[in-house]
Amino acid sequence: MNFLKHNVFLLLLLVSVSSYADDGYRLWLKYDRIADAAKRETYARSAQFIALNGSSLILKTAAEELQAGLQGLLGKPIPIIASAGNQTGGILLTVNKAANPDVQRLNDEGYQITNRSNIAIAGKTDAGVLYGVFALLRQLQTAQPINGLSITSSPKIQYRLLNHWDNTNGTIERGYAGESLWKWIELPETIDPRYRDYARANASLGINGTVINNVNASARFLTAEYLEKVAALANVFRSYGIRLYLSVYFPAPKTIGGLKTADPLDPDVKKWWTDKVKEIYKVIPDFGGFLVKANSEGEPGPQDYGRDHADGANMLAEALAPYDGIVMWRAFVYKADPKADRFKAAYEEFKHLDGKFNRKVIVQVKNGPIDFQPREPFSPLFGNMPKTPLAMEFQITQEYMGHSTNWVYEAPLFKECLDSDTYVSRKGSTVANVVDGSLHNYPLTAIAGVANTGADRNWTGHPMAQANWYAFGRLAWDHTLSSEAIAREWINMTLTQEPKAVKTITDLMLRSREIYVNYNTPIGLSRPWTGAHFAPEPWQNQSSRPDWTAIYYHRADSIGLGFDRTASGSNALEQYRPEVRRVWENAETCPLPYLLWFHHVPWTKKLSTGRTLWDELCTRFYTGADSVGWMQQQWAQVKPAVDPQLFADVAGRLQTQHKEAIWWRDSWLLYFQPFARQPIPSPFKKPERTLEDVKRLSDIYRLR
Ligand code: BDP
Repeated sequence: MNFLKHNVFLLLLLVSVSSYADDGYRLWLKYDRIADAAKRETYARSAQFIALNGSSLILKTAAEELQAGLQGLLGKPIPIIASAGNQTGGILLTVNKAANPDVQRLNDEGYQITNRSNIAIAGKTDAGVLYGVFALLRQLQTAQPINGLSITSSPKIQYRLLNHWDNTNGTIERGYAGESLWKWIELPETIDPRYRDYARANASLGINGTVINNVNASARFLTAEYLEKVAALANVFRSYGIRLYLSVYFPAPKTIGGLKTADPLDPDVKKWWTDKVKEIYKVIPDFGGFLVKANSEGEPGPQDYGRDHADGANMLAEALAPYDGIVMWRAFVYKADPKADRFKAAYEEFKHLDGKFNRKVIVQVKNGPIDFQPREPFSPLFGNMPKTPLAMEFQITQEYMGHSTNWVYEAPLFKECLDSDTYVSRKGSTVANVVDGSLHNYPLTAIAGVANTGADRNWTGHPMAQANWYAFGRLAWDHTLSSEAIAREWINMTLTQEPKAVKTITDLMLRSREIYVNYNTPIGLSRPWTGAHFAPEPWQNQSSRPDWTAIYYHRADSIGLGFDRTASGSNALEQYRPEVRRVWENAETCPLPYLLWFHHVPWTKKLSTGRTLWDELCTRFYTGADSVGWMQQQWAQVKPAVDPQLFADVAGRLQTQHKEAIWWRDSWLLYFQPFARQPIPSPFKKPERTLEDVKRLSDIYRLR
């Protein structure tokens, strides 16, 4: 009976393990046993033990992660021992401060991996060793040779953070993968094991910080009750080298402190923040600092008291000064001025403050001047704040990129911005070189990604969106990696190693963003109008402010389409260096992908493709939507090589994506057509529905 019970249990376990195994929860850290026995044997010969030289929390994590990874990949337990002695064929984990000159050349979080008689993973700090462990595991997971291995790597950017837009009530602003990961009601007593898995995933990429709450912040996070909960999360993250940060509500001294003002120059306000920071560090000794959205989209800030952003940021930085914390002050600020061009706002708000910030302040700038569009030119602040460290803010969550039903691999978007040339001091002054500090010698460097994680079992809703979290982390560590290399790595670790399938999926990923742009916002259209940012509404002409309507952005009229930002229009282009401006301000030389960002182009104007603007738009919208059909066909081909559950999930989402692509195409074109007064050119078939039909469809998404 006992025997039977035991076997039934084992059977159940196996069944649950096999269904559990493929639900996406394990992300890129699968560690399934390597199928090729010879390869497994080769690896195993170099991984007979793990010698751990040291005992810090993070080193212990490093050893345990290595042990768990190897156990999975090699299918056998590997002991952790204190010292290798004369033994060979093992893996040594060492924090090596003085001895090794190669290690000396690393920066604080860098690592070196060599394979002579033992594999040695060394760093100047325990965090470096942890990152080295994940790098070695990555080698094995992607079936790379390890003989004679010699890798050194240091992160190019110091602060590599996720920004969560999570609220106290469990919702996530612009989150498309379920509720928040953080269970505030249960904390601090109940620690969901998922917090640790979250930390592991981040550490495996080198992410070393996380802002756990929404930039539209609640003051509640600064109460003693919530700080206790927040500290419980920080305790979990600490062993993975991840520091916790908070978004703060600027008027908190009023809301929860009982003061009459939140004026940053008021002595009582300063004292309130100084005391609050002290209280935070008491419960979170390695607290990272504050992220602030102020005087932006209705959030209060120092300007409410006649002060500027520097006054606000510096006051917080001074409160943090006794500790090792920083302030990340967001540049996403634009006033409700009906005559202004929102494009110019961040530059106008911040440029004149260059040099006025405390040395612990980083100004955090969205990649583009407006708002995380599927394609934007780089923000003109990059290169124009030489005395103020600027952090890059990317959005990983797909607010404008089809939420959880559109497959968009974002690495090409991130790279396009990072590789843009600002022409600040010489050719090759890229945005990446601004952000990594090399151009202006910034004392602090940072990059943030607005997270796409949620409580969905697979973390990101769309299974392919895991790749965007992955790509953000890998680029935060090393912005010179290529989109293709990152995609291959991720696919090999997460989906399949069957060479043809890897190639097909890589190709799909690399083309996915351009396909999306084609059916969503081609030739430099944008769509940051108000609402859920899901349904197409190019006709939207009413809102509480003009820059929250659609017509403000596309400016369609009987003559043409696009926002004139040249000298004859808003002249936003003056914010760029002459080398950039010259190319973009001339409609003949402006690259097509940016054309409507800067020019109001006649419908009949012939473009560099030989087609008129109207025909080019139609071509893009139609081929974009058709390309989703191509994506479906390509995906069908990889069926034998990927997990069936995952295959079906992605196939379903692609079907939805196809419908949505056609909806976007029809909406834009049916709306523009009365302005352009032209037929849909052959060989394209005109939409089967009317403008009223698509409007009705979009209205459904507004219903309560
Ligand atoms: C916009 C989002 C809004 C955010 C805001 C921000 O629509 O939900 O609060 O950005 O970044 O993209 O502060």
